[in-house]
Amino acid sequence: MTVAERLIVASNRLPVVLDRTPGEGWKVSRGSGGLVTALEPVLREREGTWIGWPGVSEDELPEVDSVLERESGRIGYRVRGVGLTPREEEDFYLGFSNQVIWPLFHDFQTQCNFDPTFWRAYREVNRRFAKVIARESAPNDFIWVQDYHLMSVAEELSQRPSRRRTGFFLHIPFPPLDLFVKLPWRFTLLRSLLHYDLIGFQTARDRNNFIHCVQTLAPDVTVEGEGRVVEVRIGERVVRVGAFPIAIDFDEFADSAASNAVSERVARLWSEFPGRQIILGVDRLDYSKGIPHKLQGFRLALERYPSLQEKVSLVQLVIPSREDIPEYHAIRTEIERLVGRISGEFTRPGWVPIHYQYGRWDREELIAHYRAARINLVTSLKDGMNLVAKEFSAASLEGDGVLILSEYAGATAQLQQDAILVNPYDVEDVAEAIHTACTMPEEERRARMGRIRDKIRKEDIFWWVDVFLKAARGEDLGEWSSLDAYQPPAPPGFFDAVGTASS
Ligand code: GDG
Repeated sequence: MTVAERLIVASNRLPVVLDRTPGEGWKVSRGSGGLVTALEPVLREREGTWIGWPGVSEDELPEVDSVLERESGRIGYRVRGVGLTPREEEDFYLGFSNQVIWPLFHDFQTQCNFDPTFWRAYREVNRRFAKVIARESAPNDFIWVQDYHLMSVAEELSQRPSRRRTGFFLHIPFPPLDLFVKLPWRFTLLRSLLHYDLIGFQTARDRNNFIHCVQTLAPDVTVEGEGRVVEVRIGERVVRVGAFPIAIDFDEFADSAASNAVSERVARLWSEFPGRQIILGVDRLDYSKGIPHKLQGFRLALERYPSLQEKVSLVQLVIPSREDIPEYHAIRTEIERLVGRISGEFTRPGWVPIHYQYGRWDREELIAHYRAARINLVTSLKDGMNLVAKEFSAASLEGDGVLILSEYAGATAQLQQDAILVNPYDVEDVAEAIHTACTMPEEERRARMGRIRDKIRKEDIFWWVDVFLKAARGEDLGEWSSLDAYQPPAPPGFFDAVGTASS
């Protein structure tokens, strides 16, 4: 891509959120998050466009288009909407995306609802995205599609008269072959993905799973090369496939953590937990995050090590998510039952073992909790990356925080040397990790956190956008640590098996 070529980003949701206030018309608020922060400067520089669902129905779209047009002028790049009918929101978003792909790709095959209506809606919505992308782009533009909602967009685009160059990044894991083959539309979906020119995964685990699926299910395809980006050949076409671990805006988190407003909140939190270590959990409500496993591990740690009682508190934030899906409702009930049980068993006058909140914090409150906490406990049963682990480390300004990280989080590929790793299915392992983290000497804590922070400072979200776009141009990507040759203290091949292999 030369500088003159424009960048078009497509994602399920737009980086602007629209709300209709009765009597006042549409109110626009800006989305936040690392991806938006990192892509915005590139979109401005490349006369870019972001295409996505603004959260409104198709009928409202003409009205909303003029609001988006005005917003585009203000933010310096174009935003364009794709409308969904309420039925499509059900079948494409809650249905295929979140009751087929999400559970299957996170190894929860039994949670899948393989309803053919969902698949048809998925194809239809992907076709509509392709139509809007084709209308809003020129043949030289580079189209960067984000995430599992839009895996068929490149195929839909390829059926239109002029070709576009496309890249795709999957934010969630890609499953191993024996799970992927459970999908009734496995051949079609895999072939759809192969219409992209570049496919990016979070880790080598996911990329290798994808390659294995391709080699088995599409035998006319050949795979060449090794290293971080390999080439898949289908006739004359070449698809580049790589692992690009997503990152955060490190400086923004570190600077916010140092701000006066956050420092005041940190001081308040420390005074609310006098002489106690805060163990922090921040997870979206989701069965993939292993929240019940975390609670069970914490319970066992308190039982096995009574010296921890009254000395540590688990602050667990659960962010509401996908509440219209019954499994999400069930997991919330399970979490709240466990919190009640553990509180009933251990609470003493002046000490509450778990501070549980179901809701959202504003950004300052979130960053204040990151900075105030001694330990961040991440027990995902499977996770594409887990940005919370990186955000906690960036905000850990005292430099003595400890990260307990699930072996099954994508972030483990980069941080395995310095985090305490746990198998969340092993309740004793989680309890031991909590005890180790609570009693770790300060010098060791500082050394580990220092190395984690160096790594995520260097490989931040701007670096991530840059390497993905370089890979799209076929350029050399230089060295980076997430694919270094470190071997953890485990039997040879162990990390290949659990999927967080570093090479
Ligand atoms: C998917 C993949 C992958 C959380 N609570 C609040 C809040 N947050 C923000 C955090 C963080 C984000 O939500 C959560 O990101 P995660 O990466 O932990 O998890 P998912 O939402 O499941 O994200 C994941 C990611 O995509 C990116 O590729 O890492 O594996 O599943 O950024 O800061 N933000 C605010 N208040 C809260 O209460 N403001």
